[in-house]
Amino acid sequence: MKLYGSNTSPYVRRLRIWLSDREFTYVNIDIFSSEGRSLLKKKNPTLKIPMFEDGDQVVFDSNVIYRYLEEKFSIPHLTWDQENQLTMINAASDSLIQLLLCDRSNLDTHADIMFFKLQRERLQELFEELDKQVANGLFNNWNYASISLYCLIDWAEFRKLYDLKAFSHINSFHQQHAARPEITATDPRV
Ligand SMILES: N[C@@H](CCC(=O)N[C@@H](CS)C(=O)NCC(=O)O)C(=O)O
Repeated sequence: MKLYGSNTSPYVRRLRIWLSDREFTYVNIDIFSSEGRSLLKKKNPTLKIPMFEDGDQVVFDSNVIYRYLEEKFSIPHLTWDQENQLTMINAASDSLIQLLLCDRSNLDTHADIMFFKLQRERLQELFEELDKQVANGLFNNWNYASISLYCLIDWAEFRKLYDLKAFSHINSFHQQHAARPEITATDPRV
């Protein structure tokens, strides 16, 4: 089993953490280098990471990779509520990635422009709801959804993309898990 990704991607990190007690090869690629892009183009027309290879089978997209792993290891499916948690975490991650890419394209992401306003409105709603769910104990178990939430929060903080200070339950959740060995081993800062 081979997981292709980059050390900074929150989508890749959740799979690295989830797979941490299994045997797999992690291939760290720079998706913006010419080598990275040609590897991606050879294997994955979406040109996104993560991607996964198991023998001859290549699988794109973290959600589908997780589904593949559920089947491979005969793990019970996520519940519908966990699927919704994952959808919220993905939506926040996607909005933050769009803002990061716009920022790197020298666009003013605080400008009064529909696209940026929609991302910020969505992020506010999502972090409020996620904060509430953490407070209500819905992320108490360390599973794929809570791993994914951790990776989102830690990535937003690492990239300084969104001020999460107001979300006290999210912050406690972040602190509570920060010392886990699989978390420190995949820290994008090192
Ligand atoms: N839905 C995808 C999203 C993956 C994604 O957005 N990956 C980012 C890195 S964190 C990427 O490859 N971005 C490259 C680009 O947008 O060109 C998944 O869950 O795997």
